[in-house]
Amino acid sequence: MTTTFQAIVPTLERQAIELPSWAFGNSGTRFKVFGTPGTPRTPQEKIADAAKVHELTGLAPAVALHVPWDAVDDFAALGAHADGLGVRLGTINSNTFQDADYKFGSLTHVDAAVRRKAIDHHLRCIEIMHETGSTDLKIWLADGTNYPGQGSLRSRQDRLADSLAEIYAALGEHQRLVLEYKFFEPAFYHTDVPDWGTSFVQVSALGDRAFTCLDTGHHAPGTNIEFIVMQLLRLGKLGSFDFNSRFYADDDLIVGAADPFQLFRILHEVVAGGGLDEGSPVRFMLDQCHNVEEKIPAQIRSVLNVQEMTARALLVDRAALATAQQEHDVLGANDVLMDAFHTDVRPALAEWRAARGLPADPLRAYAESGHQRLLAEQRTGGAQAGWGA
Ligand code: AOS
Ligand code: ZN
Ligand code: ZN
Repeated sequence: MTTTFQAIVPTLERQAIELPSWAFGNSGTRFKVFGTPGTPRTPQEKIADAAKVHELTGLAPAVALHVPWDAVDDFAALGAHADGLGVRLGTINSNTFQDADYKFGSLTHVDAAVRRKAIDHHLRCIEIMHETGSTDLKIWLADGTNYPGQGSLRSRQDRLADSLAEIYAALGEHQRLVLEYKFFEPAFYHTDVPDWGTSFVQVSALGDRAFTCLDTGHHAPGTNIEFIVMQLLRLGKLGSFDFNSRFYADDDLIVGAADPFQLFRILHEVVAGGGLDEGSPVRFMLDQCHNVEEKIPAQIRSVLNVQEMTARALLVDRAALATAQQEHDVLGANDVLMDAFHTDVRPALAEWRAARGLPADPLRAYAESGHQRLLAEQRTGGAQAGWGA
């Protein structure tokens, strides 16, 4: 029996997509970072922009912070500020890649004093999580080497395990650690957490509250990402997604922009693996940078893309798919998936939004509100926040 839109609404309504504070700051490449009028200057202003995305879409109730980019004196007050705007503070992202001491690594560093400093930074992040009520500590490491022989691959892995164990032991009862992997950059020969297997091995050694974070842009071209999604779900270790899209490397472009079909296939595996079930450990986050486009509409577009593909994935006729698979009906099974992928869910989602008091077309509502112009007029003076500040 074909699934109706009505039938998928309860699941759809469970989906929340966390926004990264850094998406609202200026970003760019190593060639140039361009400023945009109205860009936030403070963590408070980044949160206000994230709240605007939630106000218009109802999809983004939390904002992830990056420490120290979003350093403030009083994190509890920052949480209250978010609360007042209708959102909450989410994942705390640690940063051990910009301090000069981390030139040759952080949690894997050969020198115990540097490892101590990197571990202490994570312990501070955990304290901040207590102040903000955040449940997730996300670790992405820039650690790696550029030349064969530069470091001992094995010893670095052992030191990583020890450092992570100390951080994990400091977590509160309701807090989790998610370890992100990335196959290259900024290191080009080897990265210390290059793939899902390494992240899985490391988090499995830690315990039940340690998971893997899958950033969709962190795979070699041609990688079957949905297979990894399936496997991590099967193992109970898929903790979160960093959604974005890529044409070449870690492009951090708008999710669903480069390859909407891949996003659909990923979400199909999420649905099939119970990732959207009640009580699922899977959290959805964006990890994007908007170098040339306006940031608030870019984030609106992004959460709508995720919701749209989730709806299509939920519409897959799973009974028909199972039958076709059982009967080795190769083309029939493929048709079931493609039927759902080609379903235009936009009118139904617009109705759903209108019924909840949200604008049927959030991007248009934003453009017509004149909000961007207002921000450009109001946010003068002071330095615009940038990637890294
Ligand atoms: C880096 O490539 C990772 O994707 C991080 O999750 C994140 O993008 C970084 O910490 C902030 O830009
Ligand atoms: Zn990421
Ligand atoms: Zn990345």
